[in-house]
Amino acid sequence: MSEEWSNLIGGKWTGAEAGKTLNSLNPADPGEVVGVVPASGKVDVDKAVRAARDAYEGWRLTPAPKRGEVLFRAAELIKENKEKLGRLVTREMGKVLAEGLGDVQEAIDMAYYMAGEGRRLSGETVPSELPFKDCKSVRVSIGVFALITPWNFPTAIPAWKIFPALISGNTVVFKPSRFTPVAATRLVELIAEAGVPPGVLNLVNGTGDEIGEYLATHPGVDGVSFTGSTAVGEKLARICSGLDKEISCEMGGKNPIIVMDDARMELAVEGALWGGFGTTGQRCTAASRVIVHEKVYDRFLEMFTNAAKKLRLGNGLSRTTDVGPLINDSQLKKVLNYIEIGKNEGARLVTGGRSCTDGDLEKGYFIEPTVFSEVSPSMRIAREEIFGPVVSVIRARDLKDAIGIANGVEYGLSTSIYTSDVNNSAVAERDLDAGIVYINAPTIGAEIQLPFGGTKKSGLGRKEAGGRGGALDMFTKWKVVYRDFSNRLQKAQIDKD
Ligand code: UN1
Repeated sequence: MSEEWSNLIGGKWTGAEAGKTLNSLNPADPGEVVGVVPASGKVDVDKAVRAARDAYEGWRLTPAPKRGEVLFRAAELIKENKEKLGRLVTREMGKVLAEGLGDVQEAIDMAYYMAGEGRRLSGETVPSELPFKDCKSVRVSIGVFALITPWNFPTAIPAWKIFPALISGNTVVFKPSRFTPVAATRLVELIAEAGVPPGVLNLVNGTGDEIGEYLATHPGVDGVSFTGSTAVGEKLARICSGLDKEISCEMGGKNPIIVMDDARMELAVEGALWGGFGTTGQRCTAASRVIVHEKVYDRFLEMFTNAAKKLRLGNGLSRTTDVGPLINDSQLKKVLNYIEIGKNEGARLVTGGRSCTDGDLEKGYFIEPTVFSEVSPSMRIAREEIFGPVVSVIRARDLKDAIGIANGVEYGLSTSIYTSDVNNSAVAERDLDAGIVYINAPTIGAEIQLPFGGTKKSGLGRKEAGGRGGALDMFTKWKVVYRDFSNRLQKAQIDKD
């Protein structure tokens, strides 16, 4: 018997009104049902939105430091449960255990960070041009938020959205991916246990097709925060902006690592391996392009290929595994299709390229770490997001050429350069058109205390996570307050003394 999980609506754990369910499967062995969750329909969404609306006034008026105390307790509870939750992430999503634990750690970091924001949430006070008058700007909550998250970070990405939404005084209807609902539900259980009042955080499990757009466009929803594919994000943004809803989307990437001729080669290889094949390439920040200076191209390619061949595929729970499975059959097919596209476009397949059929791997959605060389920037495998363990190695003449290639795609999330020359690093930092630039580190591994998000088709609207320009801007709006205590009518711009 696999475990049954529920939705959370108005503080009550409940199934879908229609009684339908979805199975969540282990991608390393899809015969294993990780858990069964409600397959919610529109009525469940209606109820969750109503509950969030009803709870809004009380939560908005709860002092932010008090909201922060709840978040702090949530951080402590998630921390106490880190090991178990991390294993659950690995079983349900497939990433190796160290990464499953890292996923949960990112959620913990975000909870502590946003708990602290409860005592900041600061605005500005500035002098008035008139006597006996003061002026300030304050952050205010927006209302009911729909949070829609993907499967690749089953706890971290929900935490990126839930905690800043709550600390800002909004209430939430959260719809996690239908492929990782159990880890998300467990996360919500822990947050609820921390003392979030009924209706403030609601969870509806279900498929995007059935309830995703319905939730985002619901008249009772004031704002939407979405992470997922560019196609879905752009569609939601178009519809929601027509409905006057706040919307922010984190979407795809085609993230490059530039390797200069003065790079420390072992370090660059190690970085490209982690950036390209970590999380089986299923990060929006994954390094799917390595752009190498022509002087070191052959050497890099040989070292990188040899290292990629040594990576061990397997179940993420096994200690010997370096690379886990893809999330599901349709991702497996998509990645294999891109490998065919690459071959047909004339790129050279240097290693990998096949799904795995040896022993236990046959059961899961495994594809060998794949490297293409002789990739030209115009090929589809160099421009389109694959979201799998496929890295294109591209030749560049010099730094300018490399930056041109790096910027020459529709995406701009994360970028990286390996170089020992401080001037090269400064030029890359200045000229790479992306939300994130790494120097001598791969494209993955953003920390939560700075904004996260990209340019061009990688992001729409506000950014995620912390720091100036981060998620508080997504989940609050500015209000300006002028207070006149002169007891007479004063006219700005007109009164002379
Ligand atoms: C994502 O892939 O959608 O920077 C998020 C990183 C992680 C977050 C990735 N901290 O790779």
